[in-house]
Amino acid sequence: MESYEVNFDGLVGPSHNFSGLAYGNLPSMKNKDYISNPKEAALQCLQKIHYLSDFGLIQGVFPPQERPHLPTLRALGFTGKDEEVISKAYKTSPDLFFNCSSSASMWAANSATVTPSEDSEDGKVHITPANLITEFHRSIETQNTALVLKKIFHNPLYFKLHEPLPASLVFADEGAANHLRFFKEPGDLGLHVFVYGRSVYQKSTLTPGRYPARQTLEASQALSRNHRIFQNRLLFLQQSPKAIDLGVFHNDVISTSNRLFFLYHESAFVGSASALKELNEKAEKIFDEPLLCYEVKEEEVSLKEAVETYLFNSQIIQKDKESMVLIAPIECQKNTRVRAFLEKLTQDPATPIKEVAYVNVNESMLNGGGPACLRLRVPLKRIEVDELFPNVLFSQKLYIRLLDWIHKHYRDRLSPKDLVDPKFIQENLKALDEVTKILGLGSIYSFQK
Ligand code: SUG
Repeated sequence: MESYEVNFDGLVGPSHNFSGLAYGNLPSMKNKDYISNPKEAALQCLQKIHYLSDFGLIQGVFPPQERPHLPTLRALGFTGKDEEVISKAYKTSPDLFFNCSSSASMWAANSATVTPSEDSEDGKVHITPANLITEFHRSIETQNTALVLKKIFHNPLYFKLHEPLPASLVFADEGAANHLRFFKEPGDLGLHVFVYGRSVYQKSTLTPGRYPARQTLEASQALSRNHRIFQNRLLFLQQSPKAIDLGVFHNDVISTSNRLFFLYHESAFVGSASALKELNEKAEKIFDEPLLCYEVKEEEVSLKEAVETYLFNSQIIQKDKESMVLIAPIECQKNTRVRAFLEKLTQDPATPIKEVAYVNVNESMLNGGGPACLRLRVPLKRIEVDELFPNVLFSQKLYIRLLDWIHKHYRDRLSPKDLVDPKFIQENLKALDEVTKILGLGSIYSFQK
């Protein structure tokens, strides 16, 4: 049976703004209080979806979440009419208010971890929404993400939706951004590599000194158990704490893969040489051939340059049997050394990357999210694709409707303090209400209940 890589991208919400919320994510910290352009942000991401769909990929979308998130503000003691809740929260604690107003659910790579049915003992697709416990503004995404996932992957005969892991720092989980899956051909069994930043119970593991490690070994292990991934197809690698302290807050900022091709920075993992040896031995056993590992050296692209350009946050797409295309952020093209590296990569006969295509997702990049952060990869068989809630799947018709919707409702300038403007609040609610109608999702926001 045919298998596909379905990509779900998060739609950017009307409240897209720069409030510097993500500690350890250098662009987010640096660009605090910049004026954002939510319209441009949403259009850029929609164009990326369109572009990938033109490549033949099945694309889906996740709706933006309700922000400011009134249920959280109310749970934290702010009372009155919606506008009163918002203005009281803003006056009492702007930080708290901004945490409840982020459009961060657009980075769908953090929404969940997915195991395709071929890799699970029970033959079902397993999905666990990430608890995103490390950053408060992201932790409030989980409940709505779970609800939307239930609507999209609604048939329990094919999809097993798990509860998020316990909301404890022991099980800090940031979803697919810290997970790689190697496989030969779509539909074949894969090898799962979970990348963690720290362990709570293995006391000897190194930890970053400055910034938080957002994924724990304990979380990754629990995911692999819940998803019933075959034991011999699992590997846990630790991310380098040094890299985390230089701004690599997720593994997808420092390595990426497609099929058996693996592109990573030499400083991505703890004990790089032995980690890679273990990975390769495992891969050889499973696939009867080695992975195609391409290690990027510090002198060629430094960690700092990797973080500035998000080279490793590129998406790799299979073009035909032999060749792949790397979908990179335009920031890579603008950096002479990274561009030169990519030119060399495409000319190297030893790699399957034969083409680089640059996409502009600059508004997302300014908050530390590149092309790959914006999508959740879901490998599915034809029969499973047919079971998805169809309205969220991308088509020319949906594209036109979303385009109109963005032009109609989104502002082209927004500073964090505009989020308390009563006019903005009304515009925002209208936009959100309308998108659920476009996607036919029914009520998914608190104000629709
Ligand atoms: O969690 N940025 C997100 C970016 C997530 C990128 N995802 C992956 N690498 N997969 C984060 O750090 C910034 C929000 C702000 O500052 O307003 C933010 O949440």
